[in-house]
Amino acid sequence: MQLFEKIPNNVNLSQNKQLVRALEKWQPNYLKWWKESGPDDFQDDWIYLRTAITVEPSGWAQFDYVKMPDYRWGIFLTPPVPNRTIGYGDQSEQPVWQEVPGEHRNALRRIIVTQGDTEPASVEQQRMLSNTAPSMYDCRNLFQVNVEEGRHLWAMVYLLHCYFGRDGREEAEELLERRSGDADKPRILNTFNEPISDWLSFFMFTMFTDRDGKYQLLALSRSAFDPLSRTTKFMLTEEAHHMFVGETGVGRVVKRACELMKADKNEDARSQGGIDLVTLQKYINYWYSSSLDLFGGEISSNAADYFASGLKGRDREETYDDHIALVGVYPIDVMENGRLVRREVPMRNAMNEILRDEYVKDNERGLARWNKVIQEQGVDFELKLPNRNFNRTMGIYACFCFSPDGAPITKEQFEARRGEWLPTEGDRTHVRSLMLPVLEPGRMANWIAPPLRGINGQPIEFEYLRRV
Ligand code: BYC
Ligand code: FE
Ligand code: FE
Repeated sequence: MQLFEKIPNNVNLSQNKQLVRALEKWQPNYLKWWKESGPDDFQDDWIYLRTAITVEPSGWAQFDYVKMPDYRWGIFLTPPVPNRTIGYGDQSEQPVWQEVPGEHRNALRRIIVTQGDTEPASVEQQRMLSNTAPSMYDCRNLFQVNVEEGRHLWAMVYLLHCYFGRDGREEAEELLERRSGDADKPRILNTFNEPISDWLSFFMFTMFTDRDGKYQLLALSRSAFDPLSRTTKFMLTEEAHHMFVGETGVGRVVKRACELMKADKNEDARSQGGIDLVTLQKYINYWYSSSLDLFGGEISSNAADYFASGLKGRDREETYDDHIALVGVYPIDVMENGRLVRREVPMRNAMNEILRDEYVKDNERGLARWNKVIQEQGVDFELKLPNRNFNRTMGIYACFCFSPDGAPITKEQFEARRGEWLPTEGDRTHVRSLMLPVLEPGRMANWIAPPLRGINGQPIEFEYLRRV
């Protein structure tokens, strides 16, 4: 079989000789990368996975048993919107671009490479988790997320190969050469170099970091570069499941924590072999603050340029009255003489922060659902998102220290309370000690409640993995 027959696509691959040639060279290296850096175990086993075959609702979620290295990573764009125009910035109302304009070539390539880099990075971060899955159901979800992040890499490589010539092909190779956490060749963004060595971190990552993905993709789906817009739109359909895995995963740990608290005479979920709510709060603080960094600086001339030139838009642009954003200002709290002072920033320079606002609101909805679980269990405890200035390493808050409720504090004060706010070595050791594989169909590890339902209408006790 020819390569292009094996790659599900709606980009007319068989007609595009140049793209086929580039992919033929890249694909064996991709598979080599997958086998080396993808899931540490289960590579030869049958996994109940969904594969996108077409972009139509009937075809984008085909469920079947697949061996992961044989997964059919495809290339999909949502159908074009006829006569689509750029909806914002300096070229508002102009037709969108089907090719890369010379003056935006470097910036676009950089955005696509940054996006592409996170996808394999997350697979690398998660590669050891298959050894300690809390259930067959969860292990299958991990693999679903992993193969789809692999497909998201394909999506960006398609753009590089198709629209960026030789340097695009070089970037595509380099996407397979960087490694999460590697001292010499790390991944581009910090969060994607943090180890994910336990399942609680995995659920936090898919809740908070994949959600950054959602918002970055929403911004890119507004791009004037139409192939990027259509590619990212289709990626968003898959992204929903990743966040579902995170939100329901943490929700199930929350539920189990409450059950174990109630079963213990000292209300101590830990001594019952669970993860206590205080530890959960610290993991939330850690992963949420790290993911906030991914939106870039609060005041950013890069973001202003991207908006002006139409490379990257606002989520829900149609809800704004002013699509040019040259006159407005945006309030941002900045540190001056040890205090937070509200300052007005030119609207375009605040685009990263405007996107971050949407992200914060989205997470608040998730937190409310977790707190509802706690309430239903009759436990008196509330999980909270820390203030967005807490524990940041990027942007205008990075050089300062804040408490989780957002008050400026000294470095000494922060260090004195670090262990109350962020996971300690002891917390991590406890969480890791619970990570023992449970793989009989339908059974769950003690520290996590079962899901409400199975995948694709299957029962929870369905055999989601079949070992050879
Ligand atoms: N780490 O103007 P600034 C996903 C750099 S997740 C390291 O503040 P700008 C996924 C920045 O490059 C979504 N460096 O921000 C999730 C700049 O460098 P230069 C991934 C950083 O430029 C889970 C400088 O700092 N997609 O899909 O607006 C699993 C000042 O930059 C960081 C994207 O990110 C950082 N956190 O950058 C799988 C979309 N933040 O110019 C997948 C593409 C900033 O001084 N990326 N810097 O050398 C972008 O649109 C933008 O580059 C950023 C913000 C959102 C990263
Ligand atoms: Fe992704
Ligand atoms: Fe994702």
